[in-house]
Amino acid sequence: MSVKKVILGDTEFFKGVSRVTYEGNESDNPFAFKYYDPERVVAGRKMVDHFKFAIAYWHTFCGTGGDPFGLATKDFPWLSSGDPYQRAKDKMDAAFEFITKIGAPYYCFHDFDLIDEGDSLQESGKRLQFITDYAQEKQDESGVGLLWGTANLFSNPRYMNGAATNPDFNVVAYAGAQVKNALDATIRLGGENYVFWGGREGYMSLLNTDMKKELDHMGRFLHMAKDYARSQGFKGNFFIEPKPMEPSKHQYDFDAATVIGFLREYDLMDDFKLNLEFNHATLAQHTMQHEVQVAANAGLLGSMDANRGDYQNGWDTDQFPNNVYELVEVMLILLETGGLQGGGINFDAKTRRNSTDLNDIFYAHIGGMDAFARALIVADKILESSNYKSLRNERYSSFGSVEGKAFEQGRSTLQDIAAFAASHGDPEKISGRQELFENIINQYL
Ligand code: XUL
Ligand code: CO
Repeated sequence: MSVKKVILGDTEFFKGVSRVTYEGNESDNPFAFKYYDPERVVAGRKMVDHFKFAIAYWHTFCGTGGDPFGLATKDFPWLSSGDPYQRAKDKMDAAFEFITKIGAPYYCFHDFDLIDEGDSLQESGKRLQFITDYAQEKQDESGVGLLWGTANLFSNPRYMNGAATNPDFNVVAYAGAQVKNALDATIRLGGENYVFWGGREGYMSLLNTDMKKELDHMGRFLHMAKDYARSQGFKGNFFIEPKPMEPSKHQYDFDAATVIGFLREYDLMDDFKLNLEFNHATLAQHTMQHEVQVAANAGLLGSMDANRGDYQNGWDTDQFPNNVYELVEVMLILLETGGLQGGGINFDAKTRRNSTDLNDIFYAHIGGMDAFARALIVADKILESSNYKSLRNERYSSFGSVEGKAFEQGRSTLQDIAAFAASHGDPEKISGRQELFENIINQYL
C-alpha cells in the first residue's frame, strides 16, 4: 500500500499543510520528516514496509479531549453537522485528507468510529454499509489501505458486563451481530487484519463471576467469528490485543503470555496472533520489549499499537511515542526475529487535551514516525557494526561445550549434569555487564 496523492473532500480541513515529506535532520520545517524516509532501505527493506504506519480513526478524528473532569476541548470542524450521515462523510473527508497528507499507507477503525451507532441493530447496520461504500471510494482514490478493523464492544452500556463474556446470552448474541457487521465492512475494504480488544471481557468481582464459563464463551465466540470471516473469504490475521485492566479491573487478555496460553487452550493458534500496545505492556508491569519478545518466541508477533504511558501515573495515557532509546530496544528484537506478521505500527495515541490546534495532530504523528525511523536506523547499525550480538552470545558460550550441547539437544540426564558439576567445582562468577550493553545503544544513537 502507498499513498498515490493527497485527496480532499468539499472542504480542506488542514489548510496550510501539504504533503509531508522527508527533509533530513538538518531541516527545521516542523511539517517535514527528519528521519522517516519511506523509500530508504534499511536491513533489506524499505522503511515504509518495515512499519506499515497506520492512523487510528478513534483518537485522531473522534477524540475531542473530554476527560472525567471536563468537557471536550477540541473543535473538530468535521464534527459540526447535525446529521449523522453527513457528519460521518465530513469526518472521512478529514481523515483521508490527513492520512494522505502525512503519507501513512494505512488506517484502522472501530465500526462506530466511522459513523455513530444507530438506535437499532438494523439502523446501525445500514449506517455502517453507507460509510463503508464511501470508505471504499476514498481508499481507491488515495491508495490508502485498511490495516485492521474492529468492533467497539465496550462503549455502549449494554456491554457493561462484557460482550462475548457477558453472563446474558442476549448480549453475547448482540455482540455477535456487531462483529459480523464489522467483519463484513473489514472484508469489503480489503482489511489485512481484524482485531479483538476485550476491554470489558473480564470481571470486577469473582463473587458474581463464573470465570471458567466466561472464558469458554470467549473461546466459542472467537471460533465463530473466525469461521464466519473465513467462509466470506477473509485471508488475513485475527489479532488479540492484550491489556491487563482499565476499563475492567481484571481483563482476561492480561498480557502476551496470558493470551498465548488462551489461544493454545482454545485451539486458536493457527488464525490468531497478537497486537501489542506499549502502554498496555507497562500497565501489565512489563516492558514493551518483554511483550514483543514473548510474542515473537511463540511465532505470534502480529502488529503493534504505538504509544507510551507516563512515568508518574498508572493508567493508559496513550501519548505519542518519543522515547527513541526504548524504541531501539524494540526494533532490535523486531529485526532479530523477522518483524511483524501481517500487521504494522498503528498510532493508538492521542494529542494532549490542551493541544487544540489541528496542526498538533501533524506534529504528533511526525514525531512518532520519526522516532520509529530513527530507532530502526540505530538498531540496524547496532546489529551490523557493533559487538552487541557477540557480547550476548558470549554469555551462553559454555553451551557450546560437548556437555552443554548434549544438554540443549536433550541427550543428557540430570545425573549427567550432576556428575559434570561434581567434577568442575563451584562456578566462577561471570558478570552480566548490563551497563556495557546499555552504553552500546547510547553510542549508536
Ligand atoms: C484501548 C485500546 C483500543 C484498541 C482497539 O486501550 O487500545 O483502542 O486498540 O479496540
Ligand atoms: Co490499542
